Order: sequence, then C-alpha cells, then structure tokens
Amino acid sequence: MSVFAVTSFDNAIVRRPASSIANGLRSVDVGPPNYEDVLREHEAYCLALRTAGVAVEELDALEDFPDSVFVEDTALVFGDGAILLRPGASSRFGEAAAIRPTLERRFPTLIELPAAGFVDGGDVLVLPDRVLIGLSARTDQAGAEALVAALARLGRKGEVVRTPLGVLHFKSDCALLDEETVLATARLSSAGFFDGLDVVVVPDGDEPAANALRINDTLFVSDAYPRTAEGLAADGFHVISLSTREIAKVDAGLSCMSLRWRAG
Ligand code: CIR
Repeated sequence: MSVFAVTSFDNAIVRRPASSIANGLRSVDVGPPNYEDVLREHEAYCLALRTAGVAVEELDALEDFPDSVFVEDTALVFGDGAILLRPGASSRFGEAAAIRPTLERRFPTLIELPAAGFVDGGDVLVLPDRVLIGLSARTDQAGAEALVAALARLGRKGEVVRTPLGVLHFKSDCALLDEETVLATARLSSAGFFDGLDVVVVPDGDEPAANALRINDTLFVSDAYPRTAEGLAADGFHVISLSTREIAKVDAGLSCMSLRWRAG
C-alpha cells in the first residue's frame, strides 16, 4: 500500500473572484456577497497561503462563471499528475475546460474523466492511503467510479462514500488536521469513513468550521467559529483564522478556493 504526504504543499492555483459571484449558487439566499469584501477575503487567503510556504498562481476572473473562484471543484491535483473533474452544477460545467490549459502547463500528466457522470472536487478528501469520494447532489456514482479509475492510473486508491444528506460537499463537513487526524462534524464522524484516523469533532453549531485547511505547519480556520479555532489551538495546532463571511453566502469555505500540491 502506498502512503502519500497530504498536508505538505509548495504550489497552489487560485482564481480571482468574478463580480458575477453575486449570482453564485447558494442553498439559502441571504443576499449576494459584497464583491469588494469577497476580493478582500480572497486576497487575505492568497497572502496566507504564501505565508505558509506556497507559491500561488492566480488565474484571471471568469465573469461567465459566477462560482469559478472555487477552483477546487474543477480538478484534483498531485505532484505527479492532475485529474480534470466534471463539476455537477450546470452553471459550472464550463469551468473545467477553462482551467484545462493551466493544468496542461503545470502538470506532467493530465487525466480527463469520461463524458459521463459528475464529480466536484469539494467531495474529494485525499488521505495518506486512500482518497474518499463522497456521493452528493454534485457527485454521482458514474463520476465517482470514473474518478476511482483515474486515481488508479496515478497509483492511488479511491473509495466511494456518501456525503451526509443536505450537505453540499463531503469536505463541507471535514478536513485533514494532520496526516493522522481529521476534523469532522458529528454527522460525518459517526458514518465510520475515517477508520485508522483520529477524529476531532467540531462543537455543535460550528459545523461550517469543519471546512478547515491544513497547509504545511499552518491550520486555517474560519474566523466565524472561535470556539473551534481556540480548541484546535489548545490542541497544539498553529491556527490562523481567516474571514469567510462573504463567501459563506454562496456556501463556500476555505478549501474550495485553491488547488494545492507538492511539486518538489
Ligand atoms: C457552489 O455551490 O458550487 C458554490 N457556490 C460553492 C462551491 C464551494 N466549493 C467547495 O466547497 N469545494
């Protein structure tokens, strides 16, 4: 069995938010995010990634795709190759084609999924020994099985699981804290997908905080959930809180704004 490092990164791709993010998909409409504030959150995020030791390439905004800042949903990337995904929301179909030239330029191998089924990168959690793919309203069985086959070509094992009902993405409810530990909501941790790993459960009411992001020595957590952030800091993690107030209005958190990998 191969075991891969999964919290160590030296490169990331992000995309500048489009002003059309006001029309981004959302499960509950609490009003459009303010564009200037989204830009501020995104700039702080990029700076934080760079400070954590990552070289960040920022792609141009795509006004035709309101959710295109959430590049995580378009691809799965590793040092030895990338997989172009098939985002499952119709307004996002074109985002994979838009990022394709960048991935061709940056990765030695680019695998494309067959034109059947859908997978959003937000439903994919990369663990050291396997890759969990959560079935959801965005990721279907055909897409998940195609991704398992694509992962096998990169020497990795995919395992199809289920995103909790009513949760947008599998990773809306979990994140890796380190190579042995997952942060998860109670509803996800009880599903038994994290065999062999320690699980830290976010406090009731802090569910969105589970979409944290570990980059090298730093753990990024939403500043809207200080209880979670303080608990993780007390556990010894180097926690940096980042604002997600505006992007949360279009159901987004911290992992979705970047593709991350270790090239060297
Ligand atoms: C969507 O519904 O597709 C966007 N408004 C939010 C995507 C968030 N992506 C992610 O968590 N990976």
